[in-house]
Amino acid sequence: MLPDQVLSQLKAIVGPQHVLLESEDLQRFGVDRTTLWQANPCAVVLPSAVTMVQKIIRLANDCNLAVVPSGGRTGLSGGAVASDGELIIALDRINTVIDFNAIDRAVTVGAGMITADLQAFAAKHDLLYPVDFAAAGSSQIGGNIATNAGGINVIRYGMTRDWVIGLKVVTGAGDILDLNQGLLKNNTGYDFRHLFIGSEGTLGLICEATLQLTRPQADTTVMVLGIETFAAIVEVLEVFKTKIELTAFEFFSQAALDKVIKRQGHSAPFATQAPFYALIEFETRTQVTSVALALFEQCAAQGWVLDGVVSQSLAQTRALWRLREDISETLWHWQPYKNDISVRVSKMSDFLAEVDQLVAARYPDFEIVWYGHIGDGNLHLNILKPEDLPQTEFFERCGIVSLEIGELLARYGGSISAEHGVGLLKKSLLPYSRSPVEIALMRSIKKTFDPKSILNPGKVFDALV
Ligand code: S2G
Ligand code: ZN
Repeated sequence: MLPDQVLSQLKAIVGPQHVLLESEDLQRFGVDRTTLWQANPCAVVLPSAVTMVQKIIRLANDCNLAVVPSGGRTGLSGGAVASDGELIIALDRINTVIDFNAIDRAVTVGAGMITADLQAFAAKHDLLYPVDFAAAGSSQIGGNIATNAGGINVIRYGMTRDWVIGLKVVTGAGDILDLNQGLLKNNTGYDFRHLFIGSEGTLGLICEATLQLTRPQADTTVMVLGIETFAAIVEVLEVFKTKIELTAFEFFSQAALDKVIKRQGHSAPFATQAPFYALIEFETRTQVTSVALALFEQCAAQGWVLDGVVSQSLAQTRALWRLREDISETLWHWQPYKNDISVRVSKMSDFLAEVDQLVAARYPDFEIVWYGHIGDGNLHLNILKPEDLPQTEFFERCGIVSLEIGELLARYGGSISAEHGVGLLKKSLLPYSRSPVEIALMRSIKKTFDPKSILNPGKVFDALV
């Protein structure tokens, strides 16, 4: 419960109507997509300017009040969970276009801007903001940056980190930093921008961001291929990657396709059933499409591909994408335990063989769904919760196997969290991907930017006391 004196100061900073105390609001703002923690914030405040954020952070320092930054709350690792009386600072009201320059092809926006609104703004100016993923319709740019969101176009356009050319943040100490200011070249010491990108709200609150935009992508063609084995997917990736500039190379298993067809009413891409499917996307240019068809024949001759389809229209391209993009939303019905893991693409074949064997052996009675961005070395392994098994018991059993997956990742130099962040959910697995020295250095960096450890306490790692 907030002391009255603090509450009145918060109301004075943001206006009484922007301090939320109703249970419904506390529940709505207090969690992300995870379902393991009970929302229990003390209040939600919605500032409309960076200077308000600064005042709130300084007040929080004065009264040792923990703060959780909140964006679109589409996170999957508990990074935006407020379960221990923290004050939520929601960036929803800092959500406009602040500056746009066509010469720089750069736009500065409030952190609370919805990703899809930024994509639409870029398109309106015949430009492209190329980071895209299923949650773009409700995620916010600030949260995308705080978790360095990836998505379906990383193979061609990279991660969110690659498009941030300026950040205005309020540090945990209450200082406003205006980082890099949209410069393409700026070699003046440590680039703090890259500390805040992916920091999951533990070093400062991202309030404004300057994003680089690029030329719009031509219409694309999508091929979906039915593939015999995990190993064959990597072979097909290599064949296509060497001959065509891909804009996406995704994969999903038959189990994923079955669920999406059944629950979303989509149609199968072709009559043949296959253990796996690759979704391959490239810009539509006649010679490229004929090269792609020749590569398809080559892969079929190798016995890697069982069947395939090439989109002939924008509608068909979109319909084929739905088979991949609707997987995540569809699986929520089964409250899945999610592993979001990655290894270098060159190690993918061997890793897949080992992790597939491990998972099949350790989860004999659970349904396993594979999908993800195999072109980036990123796998989403979802274990579906049996109807009659309580979630806590299910997550405990899955958590034990995740330790073994962590061991395997450590051996392959892989990541226990490729794109979804660490938050609360993956914290125990961090040592499989980061050394003790690295974790100690992260703690000291946090001490520098957030000396009283008020920002997002308990997320990613436990701060120095
Ligand atoms: C994807 C979306 C989140 C999830 O579909 O690529 O990153 O459910 C995921 O895994
Ligand atoms: Zn993903």
